[in-house]
Amino acid sequence: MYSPEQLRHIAEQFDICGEIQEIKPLGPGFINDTLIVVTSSERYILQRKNHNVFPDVPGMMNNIDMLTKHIRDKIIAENGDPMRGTLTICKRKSLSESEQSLPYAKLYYKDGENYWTMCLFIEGSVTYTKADSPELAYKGGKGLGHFHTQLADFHTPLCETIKGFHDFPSRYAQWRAAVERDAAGRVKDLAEEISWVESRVPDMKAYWALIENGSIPVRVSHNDTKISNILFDKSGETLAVIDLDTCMSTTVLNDYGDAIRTYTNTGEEDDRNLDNVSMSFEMCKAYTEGYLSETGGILTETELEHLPDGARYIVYEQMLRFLMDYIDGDTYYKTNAPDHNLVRTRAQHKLLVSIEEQFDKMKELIATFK
Ligand code: GN1
Ligand code: MG
Repeated sequence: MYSPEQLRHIAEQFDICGEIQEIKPLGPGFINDTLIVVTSSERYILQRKNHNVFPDVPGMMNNIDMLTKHIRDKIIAENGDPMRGTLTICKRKSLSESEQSLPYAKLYYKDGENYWTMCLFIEGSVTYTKADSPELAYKGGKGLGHFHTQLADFHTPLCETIKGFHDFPSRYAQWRAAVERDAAGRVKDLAEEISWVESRVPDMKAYWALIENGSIPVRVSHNDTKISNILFDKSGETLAVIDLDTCMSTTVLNDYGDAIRTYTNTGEEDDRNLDNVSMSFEMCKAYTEGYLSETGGILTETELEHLPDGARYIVYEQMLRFLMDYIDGDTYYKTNAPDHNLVRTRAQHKLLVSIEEQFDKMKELIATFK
């Protein structure tokens, strides 16, 4: 835990305007700790980046710096407001002598073990934890589609901030190792849940082969496209895509998939009442329409055709990740109960089954956009 004085000292390392008045926690992220810094003239977001999850924070910050510059140029060309349309990273005020030789040292502050970063808070922005109407889903889809289009001509290689993050072969290898290790002695009670992962391996392999053989291209993708990572303005229009920590080169079908996972779920990600959980086709349709209204020019026919596979894969992968963390003894995700990861696993499984039941309908929907 950090004292208010320590937090103030950290915030003061960055080049910010005004006198610091208050520093308080913000939001429920599972991975990083996020704070809001209020000064006499502005508000800022201060984050302690979890370097157990992100082993190369400087490389990650360089990704974000390059991507936000690229987006900023696009916004200026569209006569938009670059301060509201993407994140503005705050750089360090000055560097000590020993910091000067470090890579991308202006983009973060390292206090002992921990890495801190700062960006401007986008005023007048609204976030949602749940999409409660097709109109909002449509707009969220438009926001992601616009983001993909803005970055479609970004070709500088990016640092892989989490190795094999949304990648079936890596996840499956981690999964097998976790089951073998059985670190928390929980495997014996999980035969049914483990079969949910194993029985779908052939389908996932077949889909992933298209990525490995290049039929589905790799692009800049966001990799955490839940609704709370899009800022809306007060009238409901999208402003900016945030939380760029996991931007990497993967298939954009992962982004569409993670959005479908979160926008269309009629229940919660960790709903104990499975009757609540299903994919709302109406929300899926609205999100897809919004997304495709912006990406028409960039997606290939193969990408378009496999959008439903992207949704099925990401929900499957999320189920695997929650169950793997439960098997490991809850070392990755923050949990609020001893069985929290198991509850999350079951809810993702229910959502996956619902997607599988509506898979043909999703394919038919996509076909209408060809
Ligand atoms: C994590 O911390 P947060 O909420 O941004 C996770 C995502 C998961 C999500 C599940 C780096 O995101 O991949 O989908 O939890 N991020 C990382 O809610 O693992
Ligand atoms: Mg995130």
